[in-house]
Amino acid sequence: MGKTVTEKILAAHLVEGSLTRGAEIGIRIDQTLTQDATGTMAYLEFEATGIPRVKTELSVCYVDHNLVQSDFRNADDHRFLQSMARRYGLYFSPPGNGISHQIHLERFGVPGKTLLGSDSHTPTGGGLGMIAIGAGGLDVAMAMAGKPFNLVMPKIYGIKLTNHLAPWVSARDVLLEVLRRLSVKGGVGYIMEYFGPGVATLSATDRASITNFGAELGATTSVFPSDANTLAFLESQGRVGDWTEIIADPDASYDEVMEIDLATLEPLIACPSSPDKVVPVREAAGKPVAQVLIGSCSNSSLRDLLVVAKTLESRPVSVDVSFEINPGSRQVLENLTAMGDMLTLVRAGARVHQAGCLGCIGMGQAPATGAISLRTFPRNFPGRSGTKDDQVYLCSPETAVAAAITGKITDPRELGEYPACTLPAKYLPGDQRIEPPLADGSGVAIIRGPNIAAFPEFTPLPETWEGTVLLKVGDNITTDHIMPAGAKILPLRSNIPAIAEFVFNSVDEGFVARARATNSGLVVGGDNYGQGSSREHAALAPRYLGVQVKLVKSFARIHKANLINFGILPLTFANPADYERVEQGAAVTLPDIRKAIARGAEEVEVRVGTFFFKARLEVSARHREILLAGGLLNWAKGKS
Ligand code: MIC
Ligand code: SF4
Repeated sequence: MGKTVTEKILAAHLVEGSLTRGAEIGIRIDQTLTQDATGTMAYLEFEATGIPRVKTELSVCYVDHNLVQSDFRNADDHRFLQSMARRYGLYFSPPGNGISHQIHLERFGVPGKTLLGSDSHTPTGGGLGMIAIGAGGLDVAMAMAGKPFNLVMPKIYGIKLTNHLAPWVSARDVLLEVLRRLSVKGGVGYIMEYFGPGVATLSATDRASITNFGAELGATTSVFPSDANTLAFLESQGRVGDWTEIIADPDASYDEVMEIDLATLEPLIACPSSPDKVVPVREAAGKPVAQVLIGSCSNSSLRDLLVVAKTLESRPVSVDVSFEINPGSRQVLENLTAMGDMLTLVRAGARVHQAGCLGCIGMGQAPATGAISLRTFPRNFPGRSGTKDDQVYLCSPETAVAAAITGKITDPRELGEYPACTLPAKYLPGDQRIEPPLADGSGVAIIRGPNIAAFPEFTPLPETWEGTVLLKVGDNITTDHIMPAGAKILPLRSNIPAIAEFVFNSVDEGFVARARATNSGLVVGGDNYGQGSSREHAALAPRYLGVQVKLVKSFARIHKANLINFGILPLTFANPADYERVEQGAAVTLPDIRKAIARGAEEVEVRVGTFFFKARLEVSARHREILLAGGLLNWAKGKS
């Protein structure tokens, strides 16, 4: 039987298991990327392996998140990361260079390769025909150490694209449509693979916008074939030699299929405060808008900024709107400037920022109280912008610029003729600030600021676990709820004791004090628990506070992996109705839990007061060893 793109790439990298859906596999990782907010921890973990130099084909250390230097801490972390990159043989991309995913696409992505990144939007690389997966920092550290990456072989969801997009409708609308149909948990357990005649109508950066935003489906990753458009993109980057064709066989079969007729799509928008609250723009039209932000790893390529500039050529931005541009990369900034279109943006009234994540992770750009903010970003989880009760909408650059002009949510088709945008045949590379790896970094001293705290040690689970339900939450809890980000908290990413003070802060301010008081805690949650980012701090910091068990209806993939990595037991209700029976404050016992884990039990007993029920423990044999050891680092130490 024919193979899908996913199967071809995975088969070429398979080192453990077979491509049977649902079974654990191990794959060789060719490339890794880290960003600063997750990177500091990842490099401390890599350092702990004692390996003198990264073992991948290529590893890049980017600084793109913690750009606001309101004291020494972020700057210290930047220097630490640069010294780590020099010491261990990585490329280093300094602050101001741009967002990891955009730069990786431009300068490093190679069709057919595997990429593991300590950021949930690593699937951006799928736009070039890579299997690019987001993971916790510890998994990326292990990949840099040459270890395979283990995952449960996902099912493959084929998305057949037909026809082509209408004017004013763009790549963002394609994924908004998928989110509308499937929701933020619809992709859990799947790799989304695009095929069909519509694929040829999308450029490599359009595809990257789609695979990037596909992270919000909860999917393991998303991938497009590598074809003539991929070649054209690599050619424009001066990287023709990196191209290979990878297309699905005509008789390839998918576990699920959906079809999207691109010609029938209209401009869509995700309403506050979830990426899947999608409606046609015309249904939200007329609402006054105070802020429009164009940027993020999802939609800040040259095409995206060019279409915005061209639309603004004959029209200024409304005086009621703060219109802000966060370029994706120095390359985008350089080319837009060289083409003269930066002038259009500045004249139209744009506030142009350095290339980076910025407001997408609450590093500045918080909207005013009650104000509507339209963003071309991938996430609008509650409060992520930095403003409590924020009103953040997610949309395409076209819809964003229409609102910037009119001062209200506007269907961009009302702007008249779609502007012609011609992209350069050859881009200015914009990579002059990327430091290549040193031939020998062994003599480089690591520069550690006082903000970098030692990695905490964790003890394994006891024979019988006893503890308290510290918190009960509902469905779709994000890692932003568990471990908030923003300009105040992000500088603490390399200091677990300090960052732990903010765990669940936006949900329940009393959580940390309760956790400290018991030091043996359990959190109860609903479906899709831990969706969103890859930040392992959302496992590590609660673990530091004594949380050893999570009992939920279902988990998001990366968060579940991070919980296991730090020795937190990920249990799901065997009967979801039992969720109603466990209240906050209840005393819980897991009798003989170590024995149950060790014998491979898939169901374990949970006693709550006088009654008991079953919870499922769906983990591999390797995971069981890791849980018994109290986490991956303890386990790895025990093996060496
Ligand atoms: C995000 O978009 O949520 C982040 C910030 O990029 C995270 C990583 C982090 O928390 O550092 C992600 O997507 O993994
Ligand atoms: Fe940065 Fe936002 Fe992309 Fe996360 S989603 S990597 S914060 S731009």
